[in-house]
Amino acid sequence: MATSKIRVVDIHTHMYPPSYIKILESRSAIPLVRTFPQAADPRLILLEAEVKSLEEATQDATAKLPGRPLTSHFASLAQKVHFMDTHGIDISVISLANPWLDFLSASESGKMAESVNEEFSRMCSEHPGRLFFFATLPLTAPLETLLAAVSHVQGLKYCRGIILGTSGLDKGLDDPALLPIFEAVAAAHLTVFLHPHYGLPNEVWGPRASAEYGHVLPLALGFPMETTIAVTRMYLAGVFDKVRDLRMILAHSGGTFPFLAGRIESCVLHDGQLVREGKVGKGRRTVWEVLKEQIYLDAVIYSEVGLKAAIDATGADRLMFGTDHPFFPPLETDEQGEWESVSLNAAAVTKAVGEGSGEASAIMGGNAISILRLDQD
Ligand code: 5CU
Repeated sequence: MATSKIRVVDIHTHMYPPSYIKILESRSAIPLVRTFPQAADPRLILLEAEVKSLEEATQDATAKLPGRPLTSHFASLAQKVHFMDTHGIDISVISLANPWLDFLSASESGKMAESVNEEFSRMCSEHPGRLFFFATLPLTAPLETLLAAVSHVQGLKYCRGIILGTSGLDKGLDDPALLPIFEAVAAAHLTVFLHPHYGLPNEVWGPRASAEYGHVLPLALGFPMETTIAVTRMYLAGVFDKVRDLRMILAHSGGTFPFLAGRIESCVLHDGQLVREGKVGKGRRTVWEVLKEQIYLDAVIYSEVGLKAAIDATGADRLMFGTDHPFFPPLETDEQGEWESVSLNAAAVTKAVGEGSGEASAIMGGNAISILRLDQD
């Protein structure tokens, strides 16, 4: 019997189109792109945790370079396709990387969202069937502009959802003012891809972090905690009940949300205020129910231990493979070859559910194809 090759889909893969890089090059506060005489590639400086090293490198040419090298992997479509071919990825659902349009003024963000989303749409049309995208919303713009942006991207052929940070309209994702946006996104059958950027306050990392610990604390811990907090706030505010058709993919296998779901649930059950206010009574949907009904997770967790927790919490039919390209390139081998960060995520899938299993095939691509309708033009 002929065995059909599994189709591999990468749902967590970013780009900064050239027009966006131009904006970053013109900026003097993060996010920004800056060249340093001692480095061949410009540096991309994104995170609050990188501000101190940016200041040091600006004053001292011997100081360590801030941020990460801005290589062609960040902006070149040809490079994205080369990366896909190198790693056997059939389809990618590309998205603008953090911090999206969060730093633009109310008057700038609407136009920029339109042009970035058109640019993603055009890139996808150059590789029909291989590329789809999550669009970007102009969250600093007035509600009317935001709703118009949802309608605009709903009409773009290759758009399958929205990439969303955790700041919302500046008050987080439990802000009631955001409900019309969630409702519009859900009504448009667009899936939200929730992605962190802001992490935790720098003080949490202590005085040694910037000089000694590289990016490990903000990326390994800050990002996942940010996602966990954002989605827990949404749960506590009843957003998932108010917008029952809302579907959300949580980046990095949900941060720590699947692992902590039992504890969140228990804290709800034992909270005197919530009980007194009647929020814990009959009809309440548990964290576990919301996880299985409205939440999907990517499989970007680099180990079968975290991946098994994610699968236990949501089911293997709700997990989707991702790479986080162009972040986490190999440091000691050729960037044009295979990336260890990708093999770690692929190996986690086979170790968690078994090589060649139906579940592996679903996580590597089948789930994304059906959830994000990637078989349809
Ligand atoms: O390395 C990093 O800073 C990042 C980032 O900013 N965004 C992301 O998606 N992954 C890694």
